Amino acid sequence: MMNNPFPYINYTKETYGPEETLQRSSDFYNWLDKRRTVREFSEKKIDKNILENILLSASTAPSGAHKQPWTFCVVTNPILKKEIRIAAEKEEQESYNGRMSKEWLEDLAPLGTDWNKPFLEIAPALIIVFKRVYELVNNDKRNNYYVAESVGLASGFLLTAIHNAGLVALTHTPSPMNFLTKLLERPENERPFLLIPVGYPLEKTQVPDLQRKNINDIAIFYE
Ligand code: IYR
Repeated sequence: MMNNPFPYINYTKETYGPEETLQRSSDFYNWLDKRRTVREFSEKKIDKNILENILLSASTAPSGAHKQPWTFCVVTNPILKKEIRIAAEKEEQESYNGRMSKEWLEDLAPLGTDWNKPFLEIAPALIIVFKRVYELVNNDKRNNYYVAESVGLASGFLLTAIHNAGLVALTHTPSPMNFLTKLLERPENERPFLLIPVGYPLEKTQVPDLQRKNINDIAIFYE
């Protein structure tokens, strides 16, 4: 970086010998494999400090030109949660009763979802992830880059941070989602990306008995 005029700092990454690297990679996989999407939440509240740490973790994701093109709206206000539920269910009712194809509904059947979204009121916090398609700097439009990729990465980090904290989440995509722009009074440069209810699982919740693809179904090694 000799010819780069921008400041650089030394970076030291802790590394491990082959055995410890193998052990750590295996331990992390087994821990992450325990993450499940949960649709039944307890009403137990989450401290704001915890939510802040989870969001800061999400915001460590790499992003195009390091623009961090995301805004996380955290809704814990019961009145606003109820308004979001009403608006989401209105859209979902139309989706499940005509907008979604027969094939789509068949694919969703094992998950047991329908238009009814009680978790939007029960979960103690709704994190609505917005992508920032551009920035307004002194009334000047400035580009963001690879916005969907960046916000997708941050959302993955977010779900991992939630799992790490011993909390559960649901990756919810009410469609269309523009009602969220209005209800949360977001500016024109922001578009809703995902709605993620977060909380503690209901004590006796169940999840679908899903299998994950094995290594040969997801990876091809060119050796
Ligand atoms: N948005 C709807 C439908 C839905 C679609 C997919 I793809 C899912 O994996 C799950 C649900 C809903 O949230 O119910």
